[in-house]
Amino acid sequence: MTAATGNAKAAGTAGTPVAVVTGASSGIGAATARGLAAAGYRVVLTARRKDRIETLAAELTGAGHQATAYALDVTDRPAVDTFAATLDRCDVLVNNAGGALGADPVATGDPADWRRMFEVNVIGTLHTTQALLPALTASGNGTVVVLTSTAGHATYEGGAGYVAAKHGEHVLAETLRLEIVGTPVRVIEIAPGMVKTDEFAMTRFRGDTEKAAKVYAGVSEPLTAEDVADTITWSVTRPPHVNIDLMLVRPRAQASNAKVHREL
Ligand code: 8X3
Repeated sequence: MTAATGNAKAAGTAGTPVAVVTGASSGIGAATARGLAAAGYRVVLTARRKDRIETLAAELTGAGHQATAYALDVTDRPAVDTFAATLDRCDVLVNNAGGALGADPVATGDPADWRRMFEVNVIGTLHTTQALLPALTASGNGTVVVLTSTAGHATYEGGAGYVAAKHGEHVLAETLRLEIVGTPVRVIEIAPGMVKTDEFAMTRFRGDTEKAAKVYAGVSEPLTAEDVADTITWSVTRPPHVNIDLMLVRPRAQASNAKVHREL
């Protein structure tokens, strides 16, 4: 059974269920949009970079899927509310937009980086979740996915700004699940460890290719965006009464944030 028939039937509503993915312009977000489209969802791709999501939406549509693009900065609350008002339904929200800036010790970290990370990872997720919760509830079987990180569950030297933001996002997910129990909405947290994408480390180190490459040096097989998208798509397509509360996903070569096997 595809997600489309499964969710639509369970919700008692006609039509194809809708999945909104934030940060869908690259990496895990783009791969998740592909995965959910293939699972039968009408995907709504959002990100700041309009050209990228439009290209991906066209690719998905060309492959016979249903996909649209909407340029959105999740930190802009009025824009998020305007976006929410354009949707005729919302069955799944994947809060993927986020990221790290810098890897400095607490003693010297830039407060502006910390603020920006909190803004995108925590407040961004808060904005989209608040704006879409009524539609998710009205769907009869809504799903909120929160993409945190293993950094939301342990800390490491140089990671405190990102770790603090991801802990905050984890707490948002945990608390929301407590608060909305009894409503037809489940909250799924996916917490990946080392994922090699084109942009995560490059953004963190502001385009310093050498520093970015060091993150993955000697690690034979870091996770790919597709690996994480696979766990998201699997979690979302479980029957509506099954809630995958939390999934920590790491490459085999990583035993903890700081314990990584490198063949150098
Ligand atoms: C990324 C995991 O270990 O680079 O979300 O902070 S880590």
